Amino acid sequence: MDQRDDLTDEATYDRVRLGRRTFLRLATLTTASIPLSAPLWTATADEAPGPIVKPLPEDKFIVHGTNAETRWEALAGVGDLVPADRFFVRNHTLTPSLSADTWRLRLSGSGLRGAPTAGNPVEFTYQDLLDLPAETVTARIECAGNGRGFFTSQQGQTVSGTPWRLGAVGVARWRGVPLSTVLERAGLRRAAVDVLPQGLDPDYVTGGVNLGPVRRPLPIRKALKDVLVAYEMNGEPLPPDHGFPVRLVVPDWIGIASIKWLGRIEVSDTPLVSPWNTQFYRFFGPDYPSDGELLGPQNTKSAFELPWNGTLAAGRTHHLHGRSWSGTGGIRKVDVSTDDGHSWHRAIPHGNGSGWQRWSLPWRPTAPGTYTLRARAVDRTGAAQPGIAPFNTQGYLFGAVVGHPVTVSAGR
Ligand SMILES: Nc1nc2c(c(=O)[nH]1)N[C@H]1C(S)=C(S)[C@@H](COP(=O)(O)O)O[C@H]1N2
Ligand SMILES: [Mo]
Repeated sequence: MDQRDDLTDEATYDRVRLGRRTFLRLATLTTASIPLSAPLWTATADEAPGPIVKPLPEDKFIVHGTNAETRWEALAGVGDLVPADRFFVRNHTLTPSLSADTWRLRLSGSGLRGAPTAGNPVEFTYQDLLDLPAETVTARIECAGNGRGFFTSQQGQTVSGTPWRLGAVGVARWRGVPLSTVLERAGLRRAAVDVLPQGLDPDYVTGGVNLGPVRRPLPIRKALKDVLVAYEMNGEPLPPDHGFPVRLVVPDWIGIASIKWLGRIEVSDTPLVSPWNTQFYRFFGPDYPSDGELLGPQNTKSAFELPWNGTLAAGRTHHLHGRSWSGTGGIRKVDVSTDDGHSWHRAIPHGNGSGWQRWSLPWRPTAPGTYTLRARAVDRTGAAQPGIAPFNTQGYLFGAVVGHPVTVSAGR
């Protein structure tokens, strides 16, 4: 899908869903309304760079407009950590070109001592961050819309947004400074309730409305618990597409919480809102209140490290590899079915479950034909994958068991 279609879909959809009253209320929260006459950038084949800087080879990525998802077969034989050359990218607009030398993190707001203003903020340079005590964590980042395409292809429902399969998720080793350290150094007051991290990428324009910079409130509880102000990914400086020079990493929360190209943090003693917690990342639909319901943590999902519609030879033993993960706890067990869900077999776990649980199951198909593979996981809290994902208009948190088609060809 190209970006123009994406914006058009969202625009149409936004008007339908929000209705006029909500639309006006939300519009007043934004800085300006500008008419949308053209896409945000005008890259053509031989012109300016595209929305994503790194190479997107066809064997590793499926491109969706400004976004690119990892092909699951590109994770075959890869350990828990997803290398940056195949880590998915979710860009509302485009990857900005930023310099670590001139970059500043600016903090302001009523939740800091002296209530520094946006015009006279507390500042950190890149070097300031490098000089603070560092921590390293393995964490998964997953888009709330991961699996969205299956609302349509598997459940026949119409939803708005990027029709990801299951590749909008990745695990990496992140190094940086705990957000709690940065907030304490900036003069955090006990009265602070919310922080609002904000990206330095271009403003997000959708449905003819400029929603301003990508930003989403984070309650102070989570901000102080396990959030990292990260400057390294898998032992290297953050790649441009993943937030260089500095991003947030918010473990187990939906991907939008992990703001890339972090430039500002507002710290407030009153609750904060942005379109990213009022208009997006809420469940809307017949089963939800009219002003929606905010998304919780990521749910349980599973995927096979196999090409979609791939081919396997009959009469041979194949080791079906895959991974399962959940935002509410480690994975307790995974069952796999190769016969359309009639029988299930316990998968063999691999690795130490860091970020996600790798697993495999041997399978020796005898007859050529088309097959549907299924994997279903249960996490330590008992959160299992249902047969059908609850419908919501923006297609968030598709956690149902996914049927993965493969063809078994006559062996030699
Ligand atoms: N500034 C900024 N931060 C952002 C985004 C963005 O477009 N701009 N996208 C968010 C979303 S929706 C997701 S899922 C993750 C994706 O992180 P990745 O591109 O490093 O995989 O980044 C989040 N942080
Ligand atoms: Mo996302």
